[in-house]
Amino acid sequence: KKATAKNALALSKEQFKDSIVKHLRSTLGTDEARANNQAWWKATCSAVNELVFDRLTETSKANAENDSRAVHYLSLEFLMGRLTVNNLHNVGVFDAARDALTDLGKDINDICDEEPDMALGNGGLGRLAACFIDSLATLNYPAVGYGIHYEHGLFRQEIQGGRQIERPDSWREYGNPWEICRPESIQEVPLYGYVETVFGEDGKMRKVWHAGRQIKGVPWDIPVVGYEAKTVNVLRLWESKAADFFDWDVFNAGGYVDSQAEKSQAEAVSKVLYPNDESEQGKELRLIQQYFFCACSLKDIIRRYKRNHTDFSQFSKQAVIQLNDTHPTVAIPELMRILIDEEGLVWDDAWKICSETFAYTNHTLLPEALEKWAVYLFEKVLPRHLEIIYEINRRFLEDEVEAKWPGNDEMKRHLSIIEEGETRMVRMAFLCVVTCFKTNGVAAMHSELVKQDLFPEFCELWPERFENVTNGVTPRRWLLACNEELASMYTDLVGDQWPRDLTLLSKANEFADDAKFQKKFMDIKHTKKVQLAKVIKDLCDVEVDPNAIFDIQIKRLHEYKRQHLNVLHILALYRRLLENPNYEMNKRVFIFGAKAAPGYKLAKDIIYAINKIADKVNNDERIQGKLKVVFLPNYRVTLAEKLFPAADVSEQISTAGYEASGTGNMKFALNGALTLGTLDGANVEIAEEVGDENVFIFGLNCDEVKALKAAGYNPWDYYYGNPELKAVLDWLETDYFTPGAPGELASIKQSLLEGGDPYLCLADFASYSEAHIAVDKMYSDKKGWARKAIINSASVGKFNSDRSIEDYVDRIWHLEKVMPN
Ligand code: 26Q
Repeated sequence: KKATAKNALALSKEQFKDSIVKHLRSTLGTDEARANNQAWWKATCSAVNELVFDRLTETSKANAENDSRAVHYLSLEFLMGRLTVNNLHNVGVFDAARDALTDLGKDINDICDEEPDMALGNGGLGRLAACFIDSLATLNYPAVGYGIHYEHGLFRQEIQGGRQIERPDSWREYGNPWEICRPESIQEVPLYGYVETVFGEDGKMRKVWHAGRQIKGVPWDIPVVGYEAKTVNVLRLWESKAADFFDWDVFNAGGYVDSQAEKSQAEAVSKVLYPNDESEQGKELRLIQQYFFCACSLKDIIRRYKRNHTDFSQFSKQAVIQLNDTHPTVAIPELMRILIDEEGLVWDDAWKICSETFAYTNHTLLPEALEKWAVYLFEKVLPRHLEIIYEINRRFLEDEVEAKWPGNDEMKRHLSIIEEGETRMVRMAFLCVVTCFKTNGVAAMHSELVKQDLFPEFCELWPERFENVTNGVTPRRWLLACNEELASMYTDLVGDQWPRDLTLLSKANEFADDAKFQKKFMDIKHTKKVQLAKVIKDLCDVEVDPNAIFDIQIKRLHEYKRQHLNVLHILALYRRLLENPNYEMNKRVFIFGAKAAPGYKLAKDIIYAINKIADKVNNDERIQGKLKVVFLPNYRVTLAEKLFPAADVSEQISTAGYEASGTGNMKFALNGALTLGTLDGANVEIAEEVGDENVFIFGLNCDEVKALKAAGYNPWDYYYGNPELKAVLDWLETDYFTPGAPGELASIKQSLLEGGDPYLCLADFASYSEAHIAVDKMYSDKKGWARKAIINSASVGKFNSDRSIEDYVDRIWHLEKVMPN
């Protein structure tokens, strides 16, 4: 039985055909003869939406009638990718739609290729939010995702002359069939201005914030369809607009242009996603984005709560608010402000509600990624919120810190939410930990580091507040939809329930040594490699051999992720091949996909280096095609879906202690790639699940990294101590890869030597290089490799995002399932 057969009743092929044709005519104003693929795609979406919108309404009715407790997932990022194929699978009509389109003379893949990626996120954190809302709907939990309706998502990357160029992404330029505008739920958001202290007739003091500006938040709802579930939740994204009132005085005074400027300033708030992952810039517009969507979302949550309640005594019972990193932290002082200034609660009651409502997920230990905002910016944009933060801090230091460490001013300074210095700063992560009832890390090892290294004193104060919830990925997108071939092999083996319960795949472990099973599994891998080879040819004009080892590193470009360590090793291999034409190795294709933050100079230099090295290596006849290097431009969710299924080797090579979890590592393993990685983030747990003998672990572990740094790490020792390493580093200074322009790649060498090699690439080089030799040896043993690939794929059921969500529900959210009619 096919995974989709059960709900086929919902819409047969014939009904689907009728519906598509009807929508071509009555929704799109065209017909079968004249429609282009774009119209066919939209008509297909409209046909699906007849089912989706019904369930959306039923879900919200069921939640209202039950007055259900719900989680509100606040995130600046939701990296959704395309929705059509997933919605078809989740509604259970994929086969019907494919067959209907075939009958109508259309290929479903061509039609679905019309959809632009919804790239409202940078990377891991945004994609995690997307997997989580998929799982929440699948598991029938009441949940709303709240974010920003960016006009432009993450920039489109072009490569010109080997260098990254950023182009605006316009994902909804020609309309998005999945979103519904909800003007009935518009919110107004105040900004700037000053705070007045007012004494009422009762002698009580009140604070009144006189805002200097108002902007309007317009909600757009994206339905989130549960897999073969009746639940359709919403992702509510806020778009900023100029407030309704029109300043006629300004207009009449000849200020028409000024009033237009005001309008563009308001619209600027949701104009573009900030493209910096893991780095703080302190830009005023970013703070306004954060406040804008938090204020809209809280008003929305409170409006819904008030439909069934007359006071706030039940608020924290009905609503839990999860902060996806510190980016939405300003929701904390905003809820305090609403409760005290607008609803008239006293501080202690408001504080109790806040500290029972908010929970915080930490995604990073990198010091430069820990958000801090200048006090003067807060004072200017959100003057009342700054007062509230001061009061939270005063009570925290005078009550809690004083009680635990009496008279210890050094400790107070150390733990203060306000960092003193030339520019006083608000430490957002401290504000979260002080307020939230739970703080969690995203992998076991990361959560330990959160306690030990990031918040040791807070952990002494409140050990019960710290949790781990290991990340996961949705098997619907990352196996069922992106790897049809492997998905149907698993359905034949274990039945159709594995997309919910991914641990069912462990049955395949019994066949890991079965020759027929191995052949089938590796034939599928080969098919996916052939498909990817075609994509590579189209995008890069490079021919790659599907029989080669496909070795893939796809993730944001960052020094801690060490794409440059990968590059150093590629250079070493290339050098070995040049020095010894008989150097024994399997053919290898190194594939990269990565965007660099536009202002991150070294990251962009690394992209340039990869492209220049690729040019040279791919056209060097001396090495007989044994080595190929490919940089795929514009890495995004849709490309990722073609890459994970085609990988033999998954590069997870961060400096131990720096990658909080990683989630690509899980998608690779699920699709049968072997991890080549450090003991970092979720790699540790992947190795635990699949067995040490089925992964290639190399390099310093987290404690060794700390010890080496403490002892005084000197990259020059490794440079002079390893002739091959010295040779490849020196190579970067020549014009070998940049003919006529020596020094163009020198910044990489420089960062690794004079720059002190902060991420210990040179320290791990030898071990990495040996691990690659082990990979090569192992690949020569076809049966041995097939066995390991199968075991990897069959053993990562733990990393289903449904399991992550059940962990959040048990440890933090405490939700009940609600079944709509
Ligand atoms: C901060 C301030 C200003 C502008 C941008 C930012 C910003 C934006 C995005 C800071 C960080 C991010 C994204 C971080 C991220 O993706 N972290 C990753 O989260 C994954 C999900 O938990 C983990 O698997 C990865 O290990 C972690 O790097």
